[in-house]
Amino acid sequence: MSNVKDSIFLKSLRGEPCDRTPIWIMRQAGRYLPEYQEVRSRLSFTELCHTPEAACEVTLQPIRRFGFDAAIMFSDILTLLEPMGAPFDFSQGGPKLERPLRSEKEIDSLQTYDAQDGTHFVAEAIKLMKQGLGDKTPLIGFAGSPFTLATYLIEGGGSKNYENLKTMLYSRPELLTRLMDKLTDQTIDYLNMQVDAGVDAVQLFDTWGGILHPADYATVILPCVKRIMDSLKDKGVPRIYFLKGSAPYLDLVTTLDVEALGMDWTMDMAKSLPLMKGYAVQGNLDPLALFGTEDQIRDRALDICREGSKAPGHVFNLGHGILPQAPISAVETLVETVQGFRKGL
Ligand code: 1CP
Repeated sequence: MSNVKDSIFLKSLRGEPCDRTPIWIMRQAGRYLPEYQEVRSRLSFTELCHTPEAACEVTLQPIRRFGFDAAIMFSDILTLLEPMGAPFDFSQGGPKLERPLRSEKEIDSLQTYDAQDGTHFVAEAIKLMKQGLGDKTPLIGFAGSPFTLATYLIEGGGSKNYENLKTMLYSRPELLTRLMDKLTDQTIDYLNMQVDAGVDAVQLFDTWGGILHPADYATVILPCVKRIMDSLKDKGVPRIYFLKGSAPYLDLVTTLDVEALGMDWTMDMAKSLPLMKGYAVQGNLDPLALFGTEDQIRDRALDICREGSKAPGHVFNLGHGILPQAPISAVETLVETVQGFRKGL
């Protein structure tokens, strides 16, 4: 009988030898898939995240269609904020918060909660997803990093220059720290709840952690990421830290006790791997490369597979999430190429 612990995804993250390179892609469940659009025509994004059966269905869709080597639970990094008192509205495309949190009073109004209660629908969804996936395909749980969550809370949505967050950083750093500490506590409870519900690995998404000077990254962000990752150490699941734009911070992120580090497409594997010794890596094809020709997709994917095979473990991924306009045929080419790659060939 097969066991999900023997999957090539988990083996790669543990740095064990594998027959081939596993692949999944960030945002693999989502708007580029017609079957996802079909579910979304019936449910809003928020309803989808709150309905375990529907979240399970869209989690399984890319596994059925492409045979990815891991599934990622369908939810959003902003889901954990709603029970804290900061619900986001997704109806206009990007997430929007009715009242951004900027003053001390607004930040103190955020409430931490027991993840088993406040996000019980996530635990229920994970149980359904595990049943649906069986013992072949592992399930990844995730959360946003406290800093990335803070950007959405303080700016009230996506942002170009992060002027409100940076104003707080440079004028009232203790207030930003207070917010980050609260988000860290909640994220620890949330991720531990996900592991208890059955996820096989966890990924912390730090999409906007790369906007600070490294000295500020070291004092503001790194201690929170460390506290979250350390809280999961004894849970027995691999921990992946994806920091977009992490190249200038490699000396800092390589102080973290995690199994794997994500790499975006701006990193050259050949130059970066010697600086990331001991870590499994995940990445790092430019999501926009999927708009190139089939030959280009194959060539670039194989380059990454060859370089990645020099790391203790390599999980193939895009360097960031797939775009809604990405052609399905390009994803098929990518999966076929990566799953056909054999080390040494
Ligand atoms: O209209 C729709 O159907 C909603 C679009 C959508 C989707 C499909 C959003 C809103 N979130 C998601 C799913 C999602 N988000 C997943 C599902 C699992 C998978 O990967 O398949 C995950 C892991 C996320 C994580 C997420 N949400 C991140 C971190 C990773 C990343 O891509 O950078 C971030 C920054 C968000 C915020 C968010 N949620 C949704 C949107 C459109 C955004 C981005 C807004 C922005 O660019 O600021």
